[in-house]
Parts: sequence; C-alpha cells; structure tokens
Amino acid sequence: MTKKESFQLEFEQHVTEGLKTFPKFLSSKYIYDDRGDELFQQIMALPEYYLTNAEYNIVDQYKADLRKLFENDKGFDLIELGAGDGKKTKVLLKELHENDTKFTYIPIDISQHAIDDLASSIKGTWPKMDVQGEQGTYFNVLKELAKYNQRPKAIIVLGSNIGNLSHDEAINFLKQIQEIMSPEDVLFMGFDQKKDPLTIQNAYADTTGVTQEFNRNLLHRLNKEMQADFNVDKFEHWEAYDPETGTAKSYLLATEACDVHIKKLNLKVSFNKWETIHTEISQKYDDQIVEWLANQSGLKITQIFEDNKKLFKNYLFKRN
Ligand code: AVI
Repeated sequence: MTKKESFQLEFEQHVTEGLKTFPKFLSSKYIYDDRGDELFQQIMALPEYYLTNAEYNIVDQYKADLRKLFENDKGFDLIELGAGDGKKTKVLLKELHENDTKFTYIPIDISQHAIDDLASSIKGTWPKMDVQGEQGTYFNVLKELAKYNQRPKAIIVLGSNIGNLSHDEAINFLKQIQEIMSPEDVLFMGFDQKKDPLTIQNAYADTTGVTQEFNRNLLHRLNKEMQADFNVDKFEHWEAYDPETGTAKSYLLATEACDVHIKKLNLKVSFNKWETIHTEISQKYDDQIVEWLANQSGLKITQIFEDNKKLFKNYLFKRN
C-alpha cells in the first residue's frame, strides 16, 4: 500500500469512528489538503492570530544563539516537523547560510504541496542549500528519522503544533522524538502560553470567518473525497477556551437537524439541532506543564526563549 493509500484508509476509519460515536469528533489533522493549507496561511496572516509573529520574533531575536547551539564541526541535520511554509525557519536558514554553517535541512510535513513549495522557494533563494523534504505524518516519519544518526541533529517543531495533541498524545510524541535523539542532539519546540483568555478566544474566533472556513474544510473534504452530502453552510464554527485547563476547543455546530449520507463509507449520520462535532484542541501552556511533559518523556529543558510581548515561548530540550 502506498503512503497516500494508507493515509486515506486511516482517514476513512477515523471518520467512521468519529461520526458514529457520541459526542462526535473529527481530527483537525485532516483539515490540511491544498485548500486547508491555504486557509491556514490566511489564519497566520490574521492580526488576531498572534502566534506566528510572536514566534517569528523569538527566532529573529535569538537566531545567532540558535546557530551557535546547533552548529557543529561535522555539520548537523536540521529536521523540522510540520514545516508548513517555513516563514520562521527561513530566518534561521538565512543566518546559517550567511555564516557558512554546514547543515542539511530536512523539512517534514503532512502536505506534499507544502514540502514542494518550500523546497522550491528555498532553492530559489539559496540554490546550494542542501534540502531533503519528506512527506508524512509526524508519527510515521519519526520512525524513519532514526537513520539520521551520523552527525548531530537539531529537531525543530514550531507554531505550537504540539498544542493540537492531548497531553497523552504529546507525551507519546515527545517520547518518540527522545528515542531518536543522541545525547548531543537538541529539540527546539514552540509552546503557546496561557494568557488573557480573550486574546486566545479571539485568535480562534476571528471576525473575518477564515477560521470557520478552515474548520469547515473537514466537511468539504468528506463531500469531495468520500461522496458525503454535508450542507456545509449549516455547520458553524464554535470556539471555547477554558483558562483552567488551558485548552481551546473548536467545534462544528449543526444549526439544523439533518441526515448526512457518506456514500463511500456506506454510512448514514444524523445530527440533532445544535449537535457538535469536536474538531480541534489548541493547548496553551506554562513552564510547569512543559516541564512535566518533558519529565514524562525523558527530556529536560535546557533553555527557554520568550518573545518581546511575552505571549509565546520556545524551549530547548536535551535527553535527560
Ligand atoms: C497548526 N496549529 C498549531 C494551529 C493552532 O493554533 O492550533 C491550527 C489552527 N486552528 C485554528 N487556527 C489555527
């Protein structure tokens, strides 16, 4: 079975499970087809979505420190999980390039489209840079990353992508990274911080409706890829941030009772009026939670970087 076929099968099994159960759920990882990628780009450009600029500020402010932490006489592998458009990483790539640092950049993303675009834009700017993109989900690709063991690695995960995982999933993810790390390797990861709840609420419930379209893309995908007949406009985006747990939860709400047929899965799904599909969590953190996650995963925090507005932090980890 090809990677694409097994991803599709996993997607279909997920939809069957998520829509047969109560309360219903669908994972946000399936939002990202070409349209989903494009909508996420639009989200990142929203003034309310402060995460991107905050982390950009960290990378820009500390790029020389990061270069010194990562560089090595033998050269190193810069592995990025969930690379996306690489906007923030390019700041670091520029710094590495300008200082003649020896490294290979290995961007990994669930979207082949994102990998291709990123690789070609890097080649356009720095034709000699060694870039080896790989398509895949974090969990599938991590197993393959064990092969990068000839020289030190710097693994980077930006954008608070870890926030889309539950704590259990995050620990599992961090453990898998820890297992492929040698003692000299580093992990540099972004964690969006707890803050004024309204700032978070607004970041995920923007007034332009882009986040709603992003969330609804899940249903568009089911219509396109599984011959479903969702009336997508009848599902509204709802966001609820809980400052106690630090979890922002996204839902699609059925504004009318309806029956949906998903032909490819031979599945009929009924929705009551105001019934929910839980689609995403975006976890927010503080130092204590990140330290706990690290401890649970055999990692230790060696440095913390914060942006100038104190909204976001990147942590540097090593094996414990
Ligand atoms: C990719 N991920 C970290 C984003 C987030 O902030 O949870 C996805 C997103 N969902 C709505 N807006 C942005």
